Amino acid sequence: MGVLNVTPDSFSDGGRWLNSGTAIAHGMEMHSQGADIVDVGGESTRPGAERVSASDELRRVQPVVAALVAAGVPVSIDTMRAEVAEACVSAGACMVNDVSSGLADPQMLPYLSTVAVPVVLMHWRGQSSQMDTLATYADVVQDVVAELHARVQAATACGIASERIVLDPGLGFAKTPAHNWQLLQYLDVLLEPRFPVLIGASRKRFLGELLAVGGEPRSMNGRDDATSAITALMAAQDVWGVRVHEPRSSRDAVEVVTAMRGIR
Ligand code: PMM
Repeated sequence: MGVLNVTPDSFSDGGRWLNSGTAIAHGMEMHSQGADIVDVGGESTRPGAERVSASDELRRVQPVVAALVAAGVPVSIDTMRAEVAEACVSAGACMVNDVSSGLADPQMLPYLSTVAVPVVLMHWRGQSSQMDTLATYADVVQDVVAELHARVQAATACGIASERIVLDPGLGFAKTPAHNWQLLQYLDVLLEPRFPVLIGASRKRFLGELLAVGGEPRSMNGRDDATSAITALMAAQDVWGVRVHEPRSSRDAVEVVTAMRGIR
């Protein structure tokens, strides 16, 4: 899954794809580089980010989604708003990625029950403006699994078939770097209930900190090799997908794992 943030302020690529034409070209480029799905978002979720209005969000994403769909690119819409999800699914998006798993907008799960597209439910505890204060867990792996399953219950109670659900531990969302590493290390616990799992580690702060020199985190565009290393490890554990900014190297990593697996 290629990341396309049509925002001025995303932590990883804010401002780069705010112009629709540039965003569309980049989405097509990521698809040609091996992204099976392009995930279009119009609202930054970086720690501390303030919310944008629904109309601004729609204005950013709608033309990009429509153009990519017209070009034959499978598109997922990364939004916490039912209104935006609805407009984008109507424009041809084939998946909804709600980082709040329906918690931010009470209309989201009811809306999703009326359509048939797959839905990503990500572990989320609160808006970006406050999420760094919510990173307290008794046992991060068990707590994330339990809280995600509560969201699965809420979704299925609304009439969303469990076959449509993809789970995501939400790396970096109310998580410290240590929490992120624990979730990756104990992925088998998350995988155990057999929902497809999506992982979004790409260029995140914990990779910058891992690769820091003299206390200075590695810059954003120096984190793609570490991202592809995580892709390889995740592919070897049968995750359903990885959400990445630079799909070519992650695609290569998946090809390597697939070739190795073909031997046995
Ligand atoms: N991370 C970001 C945004 N959307 N969606 C899912 N499902 N999983 C994630 O980990 C995730 C997401 C924030 O990262 P970005 O600013 O690089 O898009």
